[in-house]
Amino acid sequence: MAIFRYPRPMPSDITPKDVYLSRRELLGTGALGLTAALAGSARAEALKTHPGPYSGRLTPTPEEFVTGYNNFYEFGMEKDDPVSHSSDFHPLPWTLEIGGMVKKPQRLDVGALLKSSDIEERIYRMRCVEAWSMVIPWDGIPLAKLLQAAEPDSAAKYVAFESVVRPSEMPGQSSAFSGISWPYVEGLRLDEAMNPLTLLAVGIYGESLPNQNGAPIRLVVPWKYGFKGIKSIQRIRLTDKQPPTTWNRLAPEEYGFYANVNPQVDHPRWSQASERVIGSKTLFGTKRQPTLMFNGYEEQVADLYRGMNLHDNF
Ligand SMILES: Nc1nc2c(c(=O)[nH]1)N[C@H]1C(S)=C(S)[C@@H](COP(=O)(O)O)O[C@H]1N2
Ligand SMILES: [Mo]
Repeated sequence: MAIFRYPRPMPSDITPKDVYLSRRELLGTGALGLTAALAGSARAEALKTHPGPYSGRLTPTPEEFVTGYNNFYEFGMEKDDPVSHSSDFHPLPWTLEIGGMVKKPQRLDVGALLKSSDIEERIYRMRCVEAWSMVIPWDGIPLAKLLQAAEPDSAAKYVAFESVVRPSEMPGQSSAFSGISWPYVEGLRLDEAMNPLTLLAVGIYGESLPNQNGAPIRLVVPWKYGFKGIKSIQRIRLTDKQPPTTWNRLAPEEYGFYANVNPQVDHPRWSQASERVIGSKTLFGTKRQPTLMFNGYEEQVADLYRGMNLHDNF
């Protein structure tokens, strides 16, 4: 997969935290001409967020790891490419379309959603299929809320998601060598999409999403591997057929449609029994911990998969 490489940025190219914070202070001065040039991908908007279920139980990973160690292939293949190569991406204004097999297709103004007081905080475990994990404090709204507003047809069984295509703003999309055919696409079964844990996130740490985390709106499905959490979503479509997904198309033996976190079902090339805890340090390096069934959300989601063979439906 990792076919192309960006020139690696100098450490000084990655905005240090104190510079980032002083930029945010500048934003507050209203010196727009100046701040537009300075802000780049670090521009963030404070959200009117309030604690939802699942806030407060876990200790979040330090913010610099959450915003500096990312997978977002539209901006390159390395973990520091998204933070280093996403400053030309200008997500707002943004319309999220919800259509397909629904009675009331929706066109959601995400800029307006960012200002609403419906936003709640959810602190979730995040487990990448590459066997690393974080704890991320998301701000967002349950996907079920938006789907209910669209009134799904009774024949709808799946939800298909599509990311944005903007090669002029996303260097990974203008490279011919990524091997991915854009847009990045993902899908859920309708009952998975309606589960109360499933979130459309518009922020982290109480502020609007940085570009590298999927601005302005992305999916969070905490009991599934991270790649299901599609970023910068432009379209959601209800359908009666299982939709194609980017990683399944690339390597169907390695990445299934379900992609439920499961320590007993190994990836063909590595064990899924444990995970590296990003942002943790011990004398011997990064801490490892055992991976939990459904990433620790077994109680909330096991019923969705009763009677299913989870080895076959990986
Ligand atoms: N559009 C898009 N969405 C994406 C990806 C991507 O490359 N493109 N990477 C996925 C993967 S593999 C992971 S682990 C998570 C990472 O989210 P984070 O960088 O906010 O932690 O985003 C997922 N969503
Ligand atoms: Mo991932």
